[in-house]
Amino acid sequence: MYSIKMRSSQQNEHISGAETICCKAEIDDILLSFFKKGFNHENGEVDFLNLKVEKVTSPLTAIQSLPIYDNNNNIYDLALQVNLSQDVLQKAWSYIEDNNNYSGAIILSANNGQRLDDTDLRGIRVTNFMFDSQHNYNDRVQDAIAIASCINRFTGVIAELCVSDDLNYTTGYFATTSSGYHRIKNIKQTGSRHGGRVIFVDDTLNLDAYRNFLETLPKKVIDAKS
Ligand code: PML
Repeated sequence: MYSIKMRSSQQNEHISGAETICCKAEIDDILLSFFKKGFNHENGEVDFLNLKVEKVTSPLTAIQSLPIYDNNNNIYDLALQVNLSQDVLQKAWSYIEDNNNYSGAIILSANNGQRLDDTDLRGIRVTNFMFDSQHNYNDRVQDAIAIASCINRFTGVIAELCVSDDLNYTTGYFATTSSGYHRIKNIKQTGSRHGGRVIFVDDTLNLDAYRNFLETLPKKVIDAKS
């Protein structure tokens, strides 16, 4: 298997990214589709695009996909189900709405909203994963479900909030292992580059182990019943 990664930018500002793990025969097609995705983007004119192909040498860890719900629930109601307070949610929003361009997720204490990772503007990234699923959702949604499944299926993770930083993509999600992946329409106004991922965790979570799980371990997200 091979890991394929793409990222594009304009004057070092993130424009687009994508990744998967595939077999040798699929590499050409995936490179082309990632190139098209990264090079022609509504976020702006690309002046740098990087495509990386790397052999995966260790076995893939299987992760069950979260169930997906399109019921447009209220974030505050969903947060309440996992005992996240409005104050903590408000702190998460302040990271999503600040003018920093975090390339990965911010990790907050579910208890008091304090930031726990020390990665500054980088954040924690979910990498080295593929999605092997029968879902009929488009690539963007499939990608988001795969990332949310990796993020949430780790002991000590309480929930995740995600808002796209794409100018005109206004559907976000709130995910937890217990209640699944909830798509939320109009989570932000159109025309805004604000966005990001915030992960709420128990204070006892081992951050080094979690970071290794998200960033290094090769992962394969599978349908819950397969
Ligand atoms: C992104 O593409 O930047 C994140 C998208 C999150 C929402 C995906 C969905 O529509 O369910």
